[in-house]
Amino acid sequence: MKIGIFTHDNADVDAVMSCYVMREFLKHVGFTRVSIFIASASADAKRVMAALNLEVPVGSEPEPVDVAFLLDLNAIDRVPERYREVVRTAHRIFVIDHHHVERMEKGVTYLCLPLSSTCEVLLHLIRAAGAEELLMRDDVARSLLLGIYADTVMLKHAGASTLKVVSEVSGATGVRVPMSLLRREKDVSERIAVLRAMSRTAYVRVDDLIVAATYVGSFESSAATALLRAGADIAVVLSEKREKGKRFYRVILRTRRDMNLAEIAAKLARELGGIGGGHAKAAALEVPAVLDARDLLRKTLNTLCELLKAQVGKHGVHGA
Ligand SMILES: [Mn+2]
Repeated sequence: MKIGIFTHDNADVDAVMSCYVMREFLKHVGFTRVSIFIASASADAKRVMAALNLEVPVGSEPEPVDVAFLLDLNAIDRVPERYREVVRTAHRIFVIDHHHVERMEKGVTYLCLPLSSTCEVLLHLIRAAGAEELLMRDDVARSLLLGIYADTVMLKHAGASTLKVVSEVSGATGVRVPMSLLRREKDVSERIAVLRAMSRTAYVRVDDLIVAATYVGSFESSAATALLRAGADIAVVLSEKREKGKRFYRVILRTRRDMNLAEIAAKLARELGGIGGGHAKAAALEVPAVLDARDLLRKTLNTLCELLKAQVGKHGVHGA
């Protein structure tokens, strides 16, 4: 019997590590013909694979399989295109994932648990199968920990049960995962863009909230993260975009505070003649490029202040 293990395009660390652990698990319980099919891997995943010298193929040719395991994805439509046919023609399809399943497909068996990562789901699967000794292997323990670390942003978003299994696995094996392995070194153009964004930052203080605003050509999300890290409560980053010959501004809003930026983005967009929305802590708006970028940024900042002032007290304006 031939078994294939598949994951999504641009496989992240959790996806790649769970493919590796799944293969080792299936071999451990006696299956001999097990192959991993990964269409493409993210930069982070590639770096981790190279550092660990992990034998995981990327971009191998599709081959017919009897059983298909889909890891870190839960819809056949999301299987990379080149492998989709092979998955559809498998006799059995199993899905192992930690994301919410939108729609169950007929003839597919789902093992989906709302845990931190696919690696954590696999950890429980291995225990349930009575293959606890596999978790004592350094390569398996390290891979599982890496998947969990990556999907919880170094355990920042890990709940109590995740922290418990992490401590059990690393306690039993003594395996430690170097944090540096998951830290992404930014490209020089990105670092320059962020530094330039920082140097043009203006800020407004509304009561105890610091709103920092700037504009960039690209990497607006990195610039916003940098502003928040530097101490801003709300980051506003404007960039000029061109799509299908149309010129417009995109303004992204980010916060670490408990507030609803999606609502603010929608209101701002209405004032500025654009469209806006998003999430509570990360929102965006798009406005037609009629004003100069600097003028629009000033207007955005003023309107944002008015909206915030409605909630809090006095404010002062500083910066360029
Ligand atoms: Mn994942």
